Formats: sequence, structure tokens, C-alpha cells
Amino acid sequence: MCVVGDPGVGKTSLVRRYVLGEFPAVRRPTKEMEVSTRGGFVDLREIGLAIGKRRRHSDGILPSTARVELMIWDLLGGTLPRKTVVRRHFQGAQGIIAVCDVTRSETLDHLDEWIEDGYDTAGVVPTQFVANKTDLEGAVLGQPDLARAAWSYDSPYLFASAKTGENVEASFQLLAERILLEILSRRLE
Ligand SMILES: Nc1nc2c(ncn2[C@@H]2O[C@H](COP(=O)(O)OP(=O)(O)O)[C@@H](O)[C@H]2O)c(=O)[nH]1
Ligand SMILES: [Mg+2]
Repeated sequence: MCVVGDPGVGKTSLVRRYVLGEFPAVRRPTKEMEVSTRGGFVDLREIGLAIGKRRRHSDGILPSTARVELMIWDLLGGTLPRKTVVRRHFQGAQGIIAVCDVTRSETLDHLDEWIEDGYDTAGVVPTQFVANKTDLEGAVLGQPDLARAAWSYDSPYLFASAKTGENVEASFQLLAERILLEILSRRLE
């Protein structure tokens, strides 16, 4: 999965919170891209139900949990144009975490461009909207804004904080589940 969004919205902090369980000060990036991995489990019973709706499926096809390895690609920024960086790294991405900062409304508007570029390279893949920095005062983005933006991509959204850890686990987990659902339903077609 790839993490996208404007500089400073907290992409690297979310990944570090999820992978390392901490909120360290993030040093200035020197690289263009950083890849981290974390293993986990996805409960397949709910996914099984979702697949079952598409194809009459009975118990026994799926085990109850699946072990997954998430490979998370964090775009570190730098000076190259967005399109160049996305094209260079998004080939084969199976999901997108689209991050905005609740205190800066333009960061949500810009996600359209990030996601469109991502879809151009990786195809239409499951996308998770994350509105980060809920711990800060002065949020300007609320539920209706996220609902409207995420709706255009048929995507769920969560309000999160890399600082407190709120909904960080859930954001990655939810996307992992939807990616797996996508893969499994394609296999069953
Ligand atoms: N208060 C608060 N600050 C955050 C949060 N997430 C990131 N930051 C801060 O926002 C700045 C940019 O974060 P970073 O992860 O580098 O953003 P990136 O450019 O999108 O990777 C840093 O100073 C972080 O400490 C959060 O949830 N709450
Ligand atoms: Mg970063």
C-alpha cells in the first residue's frame, strides 16, 4: 500500500506509529521513498460474508484468519513533481492510504490529485481516507467534508492521530481487509 498526501500532513508519523508503535520526531527526509513492513492477521469471516454476497459461498472455502504482510510505501517528498514520484513507485500498489490534516482544508482538496495519479499508475485500488491530527485544536475539516470527499472514491474514512495513536491501527487494518477482499473476490470470479 502507498501513503499519499501533502507534505506535513503526517504520513511518515502514521506509518511509524503503526509499524514501530511510537511517535518520534521525524527527521528531514533525505530519500525519496521509504518502505516498511508489518505482519498482521485479517479476520476472514467478515470478508467471507462480503464475498458470499457476490457469489453464493458456503463455509469451508476460507479459513477464519489470514496472515498478511503489509508493505507500506511512504513517499518522503523531495523536489520531484508529484506525478513523477507516483509513476516511479506506484506500479503494482494494491491500496492507497490518502492522508489529510484536519487543520488544513486544502490538504483534503489535494487528495484528488494524489489519488487520480495513483489510479493512473496502479489502477483503481481500495483507498482509505485518513484525516490526521485530531489531537490538535482548531480542526477545520469535519465529518461532512470527509464523507463527501471519500464518497467519490467509494472509500471509507477515519479521523486519526499519529500522536495519540487514535484510529491508526484501524486505518491500516481496514485497508488491509479491503485489499484482501479485492484479491479473494477476483480469485473466486
Ligand atoms: N499534533 C500532531 N502532530 C502530528 C501528527 N502527525 C504528524 N504530526 C506532526 O506533523 C509534522 C509532519 O509530520 P510528518 O509525519 O513528517 O508528515 P509527512 O510529511 O506527511 O510525512 C511533524 O512535525 C509531526 O510531528 C498528529 O497526529 N498530531
Ligand atoms: Mg514524510
